[in-house]
This record gives sequence, C-alpha cells and structure tokens, in this order.
Amino acid sequence: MNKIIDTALVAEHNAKQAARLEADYEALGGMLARRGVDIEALTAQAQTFAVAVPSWGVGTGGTRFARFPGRGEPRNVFEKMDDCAVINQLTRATPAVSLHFPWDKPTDVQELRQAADALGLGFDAVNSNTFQDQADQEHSYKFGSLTSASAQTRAQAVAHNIECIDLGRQLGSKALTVWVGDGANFPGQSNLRGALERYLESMRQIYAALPEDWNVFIEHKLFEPAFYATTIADWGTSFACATALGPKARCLVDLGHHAPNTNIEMIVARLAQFGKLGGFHFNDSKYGDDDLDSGSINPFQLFLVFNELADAALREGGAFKPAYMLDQSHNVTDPIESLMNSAVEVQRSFVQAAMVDRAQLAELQAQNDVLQAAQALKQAFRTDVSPILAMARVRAGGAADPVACYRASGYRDRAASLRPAKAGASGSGIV
Ligand code: PSV
Ligand code: MN
Repeated sequence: MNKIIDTALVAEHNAKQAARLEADYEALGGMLARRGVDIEALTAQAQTFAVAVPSWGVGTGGTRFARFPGRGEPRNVFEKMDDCAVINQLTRATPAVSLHFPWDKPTDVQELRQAADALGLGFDAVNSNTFQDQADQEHSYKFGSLTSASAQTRAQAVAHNIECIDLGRQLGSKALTVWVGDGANFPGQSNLRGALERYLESMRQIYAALPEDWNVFIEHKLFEPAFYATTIADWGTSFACATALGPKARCLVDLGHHAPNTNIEMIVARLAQFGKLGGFHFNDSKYGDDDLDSGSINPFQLFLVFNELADAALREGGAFKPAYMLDQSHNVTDPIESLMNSAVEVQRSFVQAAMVDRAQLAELQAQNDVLQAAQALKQAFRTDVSPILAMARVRAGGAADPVACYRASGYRDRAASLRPAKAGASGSGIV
C-alpha cells in the first residue's frame, strides 16, 4: 500500500509522543479498571471502527454567498483519493471513500479502482446528483428530478442513478445513496401527494437495477433547496418509501437534516427497530445547516446516537451494520484536518458508548432509578477516551496526534505547489 506521508516521519512523531501517551493510557486504564472496564478490550473495539470520507469533503466548501478556496485543493478524483489516503493513513479509521457522480466520474473506472487499491482504500456508498444541472444535460432539474412533472426529466434522473449503480459496481461499492432536493417553494407549486407518487415510481426503476447484494439508501432532508415543501423531508417519509420499495431500501440519517432540537437518537432507535437503518452522514449543526464538523457543536447528541447503535448492535448481533459516512462542508479549515478530527470525534462517541454497562443500565431502568440511569450515560460521556483513540491509531500505524503529524509533514505545502488552482475543477464546493 502506498503511504503518502513518510512513514519515518509518522514513527518519529509517535516516538516523541510515546512517553506521554503511555502515561495517560496507564492512568486511564487504572481508572477504568476500578469501574470494571477493560481498557484493552475498548482499544481493540476502537480499532474496529470505520467511517467513510466523502470525496466532496476534501475540497474547500462554501455557502451561497461565497467560497474562499484553500491552497492545494484536489482538482480531480485522483487527487481527492490522495487526500483521503492521508486521512486514513494518520487516523486508521477511514478506509473507504464515498464518491459523488458525476463530480467524480472517471474516464477509466479500472484506473480509479487500481489507484484506490494502491492507496489501500475501498469505496462505500456512491451518491447520485440530480440536484444540479450538468453542462451536457438535456432536461433541467430546476423543477425537480425523480419527482418532476416531466416524464423525460424523470427518465433522465433514473438513468443517471442507474449509471451510478453501474460505476459503483465496477468500483466495489455496495450501495447507492439517493438524496433529491425536489420539492416546492410555493404552496400550490406542486401536488404534494402526486410528487411522492412520481418519486416512488422513479425509485422503483432504480431499485430494480440494484445488484443482488446492494442496498439503496434514501436520505431525507427537512428543507433546502426547497423552502416550502421538500418531497423527502423526514424520516417518516423515508421509512414509508423504503418500506414500499422493499428490503434493499433503507433510510440514511444525515444528522444535519432535521429541525433544531429533534431527538435524532430516537429516530435512530426507531429505524433500527424496524430494520430500516441504512446508514449515516455525520456532521454537526447549530441552526439549519448540515455543514459543521462532527462533534463540534453537540457531542452529547453524537454520543446518544452511538448509545442507540450500541443497544441495537447488542440486540441484532453481527447483522447490524449501518454505513458510517461523514458529510460536512469545510469552509474555513483545512478539509484534511477537519475530516481527520471528525473521524476521531465519531470514533470517540463509538468508544464512549461501548463503555456503558448495558446490563446495569437495563437494571436501573427496570427499577425506575432515573437519576442513576442518566448518570450511567453521563459517566461514559464525560470519560476522556483520547488515550484509547491515540493508542488504537499508533498500534495500527497511524499518528498519535493526526493533525500535528499532518502539519509537520508539509503535505498541504506540497499539494499547493503541485496543484495550482484550475478553473472548473471537479465537484467540491457548495454542498
Ligand atoms: C444534501 O445536503 C447532502 O447532505 C446530500 O448527502 C448530498 O449528496 C450532499 O449533501 C452533497 O451535496
Ligand atoms: Mn448528506
């Protein structure tokens, strides 16, 4: 496997951190042992964690007002893969990339697969894009895609999704994520029921094109770009559609796609209970966005989501494997740094949730010991598991401190000189 960051530099970085990490790890291990928790078991569990990186996340994002490009941004899918490989090399937690077509459509699919293999990367769900018009496109998506009133526009959107499945199949993906911005900006603009009927009719054709071992993930989003009524606005609609389509259709929860204060962990519990939880797009938000770095605003919510996932995993066993992906927009930070940090934050919640004594929690719930039940969760959430995460990385060949190691490597400076900005470079930006 090609290592993009010099492995000697990573080893040197880790050697400098070793004494401190050992001491912190030992101290935490002692504290956990007094609670009856085995730190080695948690570290081994941390090493099983993986979250996919969105190809579109390695470019600098923006808003509808402006985008301030960063230095050395990737200009094509191969350069995006290089950046994703850096993230995985240093965190050891992001072995797969989620591609977005047509932004990432390669001229030679096998060349892309080989590049990924050489970097030790695989591909998670592929994403279709019928929320933008492409230069060579016959029918506009201005008034919708899979729900469009025009049969030709719907057919074009269906064909694009089927092409995504075909590309993904050649790359080794196993799922297609469909998010449509379709909806209305005015009452009366579209027949609310009719639009969903057309959506289902289109999705049935996409579903029929799925290979045997594939899933389709339906991603809901409360609003934007449709500001009055979005066709797939909530998990109820997503669940109803996934149920109508069949067992290969599942729901994808993008954490930023809900009204503020929505109890997302309860949505997760519901979808898991009914076998329809397909996966996640992790990010964080404060108001109505889906853009901020995972765990940067409401880490307790992220922990509570993983608390439900840990409960579901215990109930469902090995078959329970929702897809974990990041989906955020990095407007003011180096995207590689944000993605490394975010992967670690999601992994942190995973490990903290694994620390909860579920038998004890169930007992407290049975006794209606409300305060202690809440404390059982809080205790896990308050525990700083950073030494576990760092040890898991170091043992797997990653960096004790991924951001510090990345900065020391000078990767961004090299990228800036090798990748002069190119007008119209492929698909990162306003997401
Ligand atoms: C829509 O806001 C979304 O969350 C979907 O996942 C898109 O595929 C992605 O962002 C990029 O625009
Ligand atoms: Mn998303």
